[in-house]
Amino acid sequence: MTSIQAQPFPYTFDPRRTALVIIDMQRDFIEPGGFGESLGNNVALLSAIVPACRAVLDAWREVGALVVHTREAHQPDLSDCPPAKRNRGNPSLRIGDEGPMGRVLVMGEPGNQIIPELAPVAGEIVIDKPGKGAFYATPLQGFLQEREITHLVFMGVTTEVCVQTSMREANDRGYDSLLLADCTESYFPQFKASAIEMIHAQGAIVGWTADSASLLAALAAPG
Ligand code: C5J
Repeated sequence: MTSIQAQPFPYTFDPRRTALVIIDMQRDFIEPGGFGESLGNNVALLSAIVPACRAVLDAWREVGALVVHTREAHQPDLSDCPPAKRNRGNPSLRIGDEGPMGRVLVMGEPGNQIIPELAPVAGEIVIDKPGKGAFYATPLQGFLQEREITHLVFMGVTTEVCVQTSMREANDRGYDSLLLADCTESYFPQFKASAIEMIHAQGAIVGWTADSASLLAALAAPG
């Protein structure tokens, strides 16, 4: 077992039973011209975490533990996109509209691809999710059960939307989850800070939080 310093108390896990879950590091959210920017957000904030995410991904791959990538992605006919999700608000581009990186949040489009720095490699799981949570309407839980995964380490965007939703879904399904605080970001810094506090408050009511340095040190330590 490996134990790392975390909030609100140390996080203990067995890498063979733990998956690294990277939420929605896709061009739609990280690069200009995608869904994130169409909602009026400054996407430059999010790209700042890419080097830290890459360092963790490299170390995780070195250990040989399971990696899961998610994308917020809809079928081309939008049959899995509730009208309420598509029609809400006044974005400059709606889900399914043609934008500078192809159709927004649609499977297979350039903007829906994971950024090259974190691109999946053979053997890693890629989950296309129609909702904010990684479990809703996806095969994720079955894949984790088949591999006897009990612990999840989260990175990705955005902290208070898809990351937090996925951690809450994981918590309700019995997984012990850790969020790497310097490997997640929000378009709203105050929402990131609040989400992190909410996750580890009340004795880890949703899960644990830690900096990636703690995890990297533990992964590098001789087993
Ligand atoms: C959002 C996400 N913010 N990946 N998606 O719409 O957090």
